[in-house]
Amino acid sequence: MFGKILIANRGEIALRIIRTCKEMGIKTVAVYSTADRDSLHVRFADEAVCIGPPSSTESYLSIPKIMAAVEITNADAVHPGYGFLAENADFAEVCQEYGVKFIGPAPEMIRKMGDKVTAKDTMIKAGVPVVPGTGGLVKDAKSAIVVAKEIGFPVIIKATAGGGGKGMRIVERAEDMKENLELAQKEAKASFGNDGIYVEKFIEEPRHIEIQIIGDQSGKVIHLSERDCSIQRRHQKLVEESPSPFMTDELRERMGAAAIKAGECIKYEGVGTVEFLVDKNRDFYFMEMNTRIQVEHCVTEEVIDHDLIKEQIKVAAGINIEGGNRIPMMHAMEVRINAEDPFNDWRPSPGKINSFHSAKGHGVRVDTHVYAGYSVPPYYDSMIAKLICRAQTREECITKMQRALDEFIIEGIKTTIPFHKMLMKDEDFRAGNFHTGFLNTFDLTEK
Ligand code: MV4
Repeated sequence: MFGKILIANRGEIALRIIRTCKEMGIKTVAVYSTADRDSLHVRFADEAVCIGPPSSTESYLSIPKIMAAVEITNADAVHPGYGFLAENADFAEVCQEYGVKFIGPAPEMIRKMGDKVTAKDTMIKAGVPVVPGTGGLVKDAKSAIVVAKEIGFPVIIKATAGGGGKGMRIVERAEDMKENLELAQKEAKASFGNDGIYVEKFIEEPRHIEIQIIGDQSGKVIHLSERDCSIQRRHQKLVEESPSPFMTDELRERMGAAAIKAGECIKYEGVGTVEFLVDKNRDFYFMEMNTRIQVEHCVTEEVIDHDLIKEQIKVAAGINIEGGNRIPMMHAMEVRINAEDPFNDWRPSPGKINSFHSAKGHGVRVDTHVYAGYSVPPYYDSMIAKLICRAQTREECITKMQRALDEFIIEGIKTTIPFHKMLMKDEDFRAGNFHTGFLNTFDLTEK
């Protein structure tokens, strides 16, 4: 097992990783920017190294700075958390060359899944259902129109270097193809430095359901069931839950088997997530694969009662997984508490938290790095806490969530708590009647 892990991240996930390391008897190194001097991850780690100014590019995203911290502290593994360098194949490669274990899959795997056309092609070969489309990069508008007519309009244009919704365009008619292709290409070039694009059938009102998998160094892959992440705004998830209210035992069987096939065919090592779009008929299609631990991993931890960070570290250390797939034993729901004003176009609301009282009690978990007196810096992600509730049924889980949201006090900054209170009252949400477009029509006027 590792003796010392450096955590190349900040915020709640850095703390989350430190907690598991402590329980495993592993020493921890925190890295921090000058904006995070007073952060709890700095206090709770065994050692801490300042790696630069507030700007992410000069601190948490700087490979040389992180490697210098690895060097001076003699860490034997790096946990990248999520965001920042978590899906940076070059970073994983530098770690490998330096001889420090990157806790995650091999660089080639990250690279393969990071290129969406290659990822899709890999899944087709593995026998995982994908959305019908151009099967490879688009050459010109003419050939794209031929494919679009075959599969039927509307279609969606995506960037191969994209993901997470960046640079997508919906095309309704053949006449609009050329212009949209050119614009999408330009945008992709500007955002990712890669103008490769592809076209596929646009799935209307899909759900976003993802399967958590874990693979070990022997090639064994198991699934840990699903999370429903359909409640999103501009590709930012706000609520995640497991099981999905749309799930059936039969669908889980099929999606779980597909996710395992995906993992097995690429010899996936570590924790990963296979994202699917699921349509009204419960047909599902591979969308993307995330090669990191995700923000919403806690939902899975609660329903299967297992520490995913611990599993991740064990697999990275060469310890093989025991047992088979895991099915939810409870219902769990996570809401993201962001420093944003939902009633003012979700504008970021950094600043000093004057008072902070976390919800507590049976079935309530709060993962956060903030406390009364903490100042939310304006430089990073706006998420300041995750509130996770679990109960025997979805209905009880929502009731508990409402109780917990009512108990939460955060003063000094605006947060997404009032939005979550409104959502928990919404009849369609309560009935499990929602898809990825749900928030586009959600009424945010205070009643
Ligand atoms: C789609 C789609 C409909 N049809 N692909 C958005 C994020 C990126 N990973 C892919 N996305 C979508 N791809 C086809 N063929 C609709 C979306 C989409 C979406 C997906 C998941 C969660 C929220 C979403 C919001 C808008 C669009």
